[in-house]
Amino acid sequence: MGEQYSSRAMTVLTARRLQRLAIFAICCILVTYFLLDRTDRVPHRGPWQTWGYVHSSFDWANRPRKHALPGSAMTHLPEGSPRELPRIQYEFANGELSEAHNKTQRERRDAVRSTAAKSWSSYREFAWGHDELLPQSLHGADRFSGWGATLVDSLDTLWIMGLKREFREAVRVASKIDWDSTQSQDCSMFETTIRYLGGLLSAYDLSEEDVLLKKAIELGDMLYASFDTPNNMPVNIFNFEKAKEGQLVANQRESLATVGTLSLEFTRLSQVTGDPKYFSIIDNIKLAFERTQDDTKLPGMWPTFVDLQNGFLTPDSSFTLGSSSDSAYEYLSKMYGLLGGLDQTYKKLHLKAMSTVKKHLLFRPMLPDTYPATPPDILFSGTVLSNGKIIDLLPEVQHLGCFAGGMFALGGKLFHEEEHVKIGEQLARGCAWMYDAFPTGLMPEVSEIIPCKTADLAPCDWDEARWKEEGPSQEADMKQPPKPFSAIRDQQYQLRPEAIESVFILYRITGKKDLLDIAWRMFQSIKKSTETKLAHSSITDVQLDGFTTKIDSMESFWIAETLKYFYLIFSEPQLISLDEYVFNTEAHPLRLPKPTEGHKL
Ligand code: DMJ
Repeated sequence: MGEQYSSRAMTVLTARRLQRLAIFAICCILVTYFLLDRTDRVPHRGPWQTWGYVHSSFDWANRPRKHALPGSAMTHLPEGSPRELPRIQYEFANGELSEAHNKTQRERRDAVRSTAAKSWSSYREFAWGHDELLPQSLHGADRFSGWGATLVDSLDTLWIMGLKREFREAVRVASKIDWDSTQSQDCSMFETTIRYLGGLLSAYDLSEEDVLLKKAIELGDMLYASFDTPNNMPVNIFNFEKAKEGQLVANQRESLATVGTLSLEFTRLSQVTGDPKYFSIIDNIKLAFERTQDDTKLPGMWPTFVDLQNGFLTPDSSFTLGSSSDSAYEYLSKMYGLLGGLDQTYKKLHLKAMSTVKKHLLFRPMLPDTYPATPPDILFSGTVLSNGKIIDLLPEVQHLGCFAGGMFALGGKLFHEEEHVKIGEQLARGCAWMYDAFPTGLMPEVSEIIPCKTADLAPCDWDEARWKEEGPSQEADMKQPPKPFSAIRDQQYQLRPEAIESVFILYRITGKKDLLDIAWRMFQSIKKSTETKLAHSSITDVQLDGFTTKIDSMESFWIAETLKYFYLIFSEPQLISLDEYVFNTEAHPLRLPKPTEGHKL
């Protein structure tokens, strides 16, 4: 009896122990889940404290300003409710597309996502917290102050692609960035604005994580000091110590892009914080653009380099939509959109500039008679040299200038200029055509091509005599470029986004399905020539199919821009609709204010 009793007691005891053990194990799992691995929970939106936020060691917000602000008072965001802007996106009708078509796009989209996930995971493994992954040597490199350019630049891409776990892991690191801790003495105002500030603002707009806005404000306050110069014009090489002491002086020779590419980010920062100072300081630049637009050596455009030290002077002679100018033009119509159509100056600046571009920079290439059907209807934008009387067009095509198709088309929709939408399409298709023209299926960084000499950008016939005269010089040891190129100035492909950017925008605007196939061809060519074992790298020569040398470089815009545009073109058109977002020049979508809500404060 006693034995029986004690064996029952033992059984009860063992059961209790097991029960306690099970409870303990469950508690351990829950604690680990909630405290250690919160990155796994979807969705997470929490107050900034939960991210382990750390404020930067220097408080730029409280640095006293040395120089007086322009004008007598702060300029506020334009008053009134944002206007109902013209619809930008094509009306993609539900059910218009076959299931097979949709399946193909989903497969393409997933292939892009895998490529991004691969590049990201290698960055995470070998270069975590550094600016870039060196894709061949598998190390981290710091070219943008070492604050983690790829990490911040990729945040919104991770969010958009649904890589939420990766997103949260990155937010956790971003929330501790110390803008005052860097090996460099200075940073580039332009790059810091488009990659870091644009990246944080966009990720905030998408996820509404407060911590991202807090980091954006800290950074915005630092960059705001770049305008603390005697004439309130910004300095691109932002020296931290000089800035703290209010000793910065604007440059006599500054690239147009650096001064013209701050407006979207600074405006969005004012919109989301309600603090007008960021907007006020960039509005001053708009006034300088307006004041000088008709007085340059190519009225309507501004030269590639401007004198910011002596006000805003424009004595230079070179005009382009390419390197060092590009995004200054891109931001004009986009600012009109971000301000809800309430500032007509941006419309005026954009339309005047585009009219000059059309008249003097655009050209149609002379194409060989090798097309079975009609030759492609394509245009390019070159570089003009002007002394105010003689205007010379250099028919140079830069990959960087390939954003122009998207710019023309977007402005065309915004301002009811149908002809600009058409030009946008011709430019976008021009760059896509150039991808196809080289053995790798990729276009070079800079090339030259013989232009038609017809009026109104009309097509011309192939002229063999002209080709012999103006075509490539016959140097025996030089690889000759394919017809109709007269020179390849820079053979590299650097994982750049501009061509797919324009193809994406044109697809969203026109709904033309062949653009999807063009995009897919471009993606496959990029993948084929740039893929490394663990990531992707720039290549030295687009003319060498199969045996081009890889360069140990994968810039942060690969994930931030190139792969984002590829992902979006193969996604549902409602994902980041052009009617709801405007992209900064680093492909960071910023939310447009809705007519009903006023500026989002
Ligand atoms: C990016 O940093 C931005 O798109 C910039 O405007 C131009 N250059 C690179 C991409 O090529």
